[in-house]
Amino acid sequence: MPKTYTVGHYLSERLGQIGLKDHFAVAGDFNLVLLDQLLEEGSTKQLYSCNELNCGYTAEGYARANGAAAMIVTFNVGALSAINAIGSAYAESLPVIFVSGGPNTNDQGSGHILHHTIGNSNYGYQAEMFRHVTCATEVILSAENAPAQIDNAIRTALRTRKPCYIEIPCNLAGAECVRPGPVGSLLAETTPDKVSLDAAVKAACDFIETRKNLVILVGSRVRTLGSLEPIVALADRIGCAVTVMGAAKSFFPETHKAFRGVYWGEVSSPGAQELVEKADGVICLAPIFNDYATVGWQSKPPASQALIADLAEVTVDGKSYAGFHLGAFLAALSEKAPSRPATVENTKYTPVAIPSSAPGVPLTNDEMARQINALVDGKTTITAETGDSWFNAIRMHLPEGARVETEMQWGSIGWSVPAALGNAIGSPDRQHILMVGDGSFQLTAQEVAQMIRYEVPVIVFLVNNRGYVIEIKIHDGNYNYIKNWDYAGLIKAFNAEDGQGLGLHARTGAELADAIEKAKANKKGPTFIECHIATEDCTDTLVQWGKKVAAANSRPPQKN
Ligand code: DPX
Repeated sequence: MPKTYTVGHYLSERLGQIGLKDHFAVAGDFNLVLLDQLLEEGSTKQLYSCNELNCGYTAEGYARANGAAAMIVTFNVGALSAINAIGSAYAESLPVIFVSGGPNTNDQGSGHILHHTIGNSNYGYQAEMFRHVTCATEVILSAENAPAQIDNAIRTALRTRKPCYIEIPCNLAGAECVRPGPVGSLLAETTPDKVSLDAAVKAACDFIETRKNLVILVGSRVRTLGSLEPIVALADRIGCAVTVMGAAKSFFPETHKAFRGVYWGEVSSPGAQELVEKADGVICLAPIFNDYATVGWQSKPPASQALIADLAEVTVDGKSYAGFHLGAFLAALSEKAPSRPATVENTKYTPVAIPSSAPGVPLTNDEMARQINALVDGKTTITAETGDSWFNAIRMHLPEGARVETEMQWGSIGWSVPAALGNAIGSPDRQHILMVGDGSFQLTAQEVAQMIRYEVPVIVFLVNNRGYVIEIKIHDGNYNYIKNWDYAGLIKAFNAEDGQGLGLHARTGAELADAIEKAKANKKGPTFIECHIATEDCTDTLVQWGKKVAAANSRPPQKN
């Protein structure tokens, strides 16, 4: 414990107090003293990224496993690279505490022109940019105010489940300030507005009472609950069928008797589309109905039939209720929902087996997905990149406890490599599988080197199908074909003299099976399996979905 406390120590102790074990960083001259302070105080371990975009995605992935994350970068040249990842954390509702070094306070307002800036002396523009993708933006300008500002940013991030922004001038990171007090108020939820909560629960009970065919539709923002129990409790209480949205794959146990698969319009699991679209009451839990989720605006439950329980608001029968969190609403509704005859027995879930192919023939997309699925156990997290990896992950059968992470709202390719690393660091007791296409991989490839550095045993399935296949199916052109790499060969370069990553090629089912066996035995680093798949070989659902989304994108402008 340091003898005197500084702004950097204060931040450091707070990060430990809110349950972080690690923070992620890229060094630069505006944050070096801050990084020293974090190391000295030592509540969390300092881990490094190859660049700031990767650092942001790593933190975003860590927050998925651990509830929150923190990252430290330098001013402008670092922070502006990271803004895409902070956009992701905002879109996906993940509290990432984003910290940037800032100019020396003596340079603020002095007219001095500093390096790493756009060449004028107004240094406020970085915070201004981040204001749009964070829930709280704190630019610290004195050590006295730093504790309150740091606390405000962290508290707001944890409560709203959004990223926050803290800028610490390079000459204040080591300036003396008070030591943090108990963490209580930072972790506490806001007290629910009881009147509004009671009214919402009453309206929801009326909705449940008056509908004949009810179904629960689980959306991706239920991740913020930190547990599936409240959803299972509600399903058990109401006794109705449960479907999950594509982005919410694994957010309801697939082994539960009420599970009826993925609802995704016409690319739903068998029976799920009819179930949801024929229901007269759809209880939607934290859904995001964007163009992708609605298959090009084709499949959103009509407002008259939907109860939408969002993170901070419930809408039912044309009225909205706010002032409480989803968790409080679900807890109260599970206790008070009227008893009604269970409808869960009226329908069945028929999982579709993933087809196999003979071991010696060229590897197919189906055979690859089938073998990956066989590897999944109750302690597996699959990180699936934007592209056909989504559709492959969605058709897998998950044992209880298995988890799928996608970034379907933000959908920035390259996310998955650092996000899988962050997730694996945040939950080291789980088996981590990454499914990523070649096009996406080319954006953030070098982060595999950090998996090697920190000996993180992620099993990476790289799909080498020579291009942006999802884009080929949506809107084809020369721009969808990429330079081929020897992806598995990269591992030798990243290993250099001391790494223990394994790079393998799989051109047949037999080669893939062999590679998976080697991956299971390699605990000292990632195993990278380059799966060679023909460009035209992808899931049927991708093709069907791609056509509908393309049609929605090409609607002509409406004439007045
Ligand atoms: C783009 C996408 O190879 O996967 O399965 O072959 O499609 P598939 P790949 O990783 O290709 C990904 C590619 C180019 N999207 O098909 S989804 C546009 C895009 C994006 N994010 C960013 N730039 C471009 N989503 C950062």
